[in-house]
Amino acid sequence: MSNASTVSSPPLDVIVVGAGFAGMAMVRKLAELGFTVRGFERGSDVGGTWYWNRYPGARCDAPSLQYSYQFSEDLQQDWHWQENYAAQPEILAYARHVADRFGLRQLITFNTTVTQAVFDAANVCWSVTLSSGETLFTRYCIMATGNLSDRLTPTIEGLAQFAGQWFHTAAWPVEGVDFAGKRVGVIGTGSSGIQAIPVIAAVADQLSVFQRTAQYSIPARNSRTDPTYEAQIKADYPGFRRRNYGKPLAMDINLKLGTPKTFEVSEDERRERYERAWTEGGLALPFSFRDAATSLEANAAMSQFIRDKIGQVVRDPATAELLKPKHVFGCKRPCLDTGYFESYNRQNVALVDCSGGIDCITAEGVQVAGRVYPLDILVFATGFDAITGSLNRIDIRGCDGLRLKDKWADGPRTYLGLQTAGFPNLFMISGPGSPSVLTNMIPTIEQHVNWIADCLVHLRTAHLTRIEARPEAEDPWVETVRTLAERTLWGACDNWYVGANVPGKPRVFTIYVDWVSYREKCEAVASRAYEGFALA
Ligand code: N01
Repeated sequence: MSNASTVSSPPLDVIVVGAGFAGMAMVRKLAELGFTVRGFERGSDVGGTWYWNRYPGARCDAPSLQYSYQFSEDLQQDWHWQENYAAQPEILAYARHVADRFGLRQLITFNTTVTQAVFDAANVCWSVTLSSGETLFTRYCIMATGNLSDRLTPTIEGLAQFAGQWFHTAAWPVEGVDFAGKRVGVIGTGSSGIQAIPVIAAVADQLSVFQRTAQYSIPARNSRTDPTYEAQIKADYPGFRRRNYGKPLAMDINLKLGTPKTFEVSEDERRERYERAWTEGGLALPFSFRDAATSLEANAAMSQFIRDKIGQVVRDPATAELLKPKHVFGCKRPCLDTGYFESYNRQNVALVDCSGGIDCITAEGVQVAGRVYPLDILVFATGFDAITGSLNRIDIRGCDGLRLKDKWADGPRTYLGLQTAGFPNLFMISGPGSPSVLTNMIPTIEQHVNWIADCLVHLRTAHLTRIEARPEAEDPWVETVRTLAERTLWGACDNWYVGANVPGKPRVFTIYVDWVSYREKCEAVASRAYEGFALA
């Protein structure tokens, strides 16, 4: 271990990689605490996922009054969300407002990708290389690179020959895409596809949806923000936040103490509860009973209810049948929609079963089972190399030149999802092994931001310059993440949680599924002088 007194100070205390909601909050917090901090962002503006995913219909499926920052009471009082589930333009406008209001732009360099980060053990710092070719030195490096930001375009033979235009939902052109009078194809029916399809269907001449796996979706029942409800929340916003912080998912959901298990009630009451939740929309249905995520039988009952609903909504029986999902509800991240299943009642929408694979793409369109579907525009709503993709695309090298990618060859290993052994002074926000995507992201991002900021203040006060997760803390943490996940049904099918959507990616469930115990554990670790970390 280095002796702190012999270590020279690099020009920067902290580099933050990424200027989505995590990077923005981290930069703001550290600047406020007097650290020299610089953010780098590959996009031309703040917003992260909400900067890139401008596809038609993009909308958050956490309620706006909760999916927002809480670090400033003035900010949360001043900002008015127009809708219960905000659309992408409103969320991006909010991110820009925060950047301007808190002077963040002067601390962030845009249009700049961090390509490499190498730990310099002698000087206890990171040398960070940028796409501009410049190399900077910083004591700490914080990865705020996002869980869903490394987009996947599947390798399908013939794409280069396609004579029309093609787009990925996660790299949508700023100027938008005009679908009027066009024959459009959408590959993918996850959250992005399910949100985009009804909006494209309303404009396009013809829409062909290429579905490999049918997906569960629940009506969001989005509406304008109710002023009475907003006033009620704003009358005690900190109290609302505090209560939500202690709830599963860090969100105000329907799950109340005393919510029964599925088969503790009569069939009639079960049906009535499902119906009520379906009418309410959003996440009411999955939380209408407390065992839908843990009991296969309970899950099957709710899944059948959704399949029945699809059968009632979609008029053509063959299309309805094809749209009925077969997997365990929740093991593929369920979607919230606005008019998704209804889209298939339109004359201009056709569902194409590509469960046997897409043969190829020709100059004319997409070929499935020997038939070519002619297209002018093809949309890939095909998802992401989730959780680790955005970290692994940077050449990160820790002690003795160990590459992060190599260390994680069999799956990511972290302690608390905040650090990984062998990579001192490198932090991750919402890293693998933390609750991340299975929570209300902005509040849980802020929990990481505050934890890291407190940790850096602790090091500064104690004249320490180095912190590293101990391997003996990391091993049991990885095991805890695995065993907790085994109690749920979320790993029960091929999904991006386990990396099954990325060819060759090791299948490991990397999300800590219990937000409440996670938060308590983080607090306990900090209060015990950063137990499990080596400080020097
Ligand atoms: O991506 P996905 P997404 N041929 O991976 C299909 C968050 N999000 O961008 O299921 C044919 O879910 C693939 O089929 P299959 C949210 O956490 C949030 O939609 O693998 N099809 C699937 O249907 C979400 O879960 C919001 O068989 C191919 C689709 O593409 C996550 O982002 C909005 C294929 C990919 O679905 C990712 O969502 C949007 C191929 N070769 C996203 N390759 C909100 O907050 C892939 N597919 C509302």
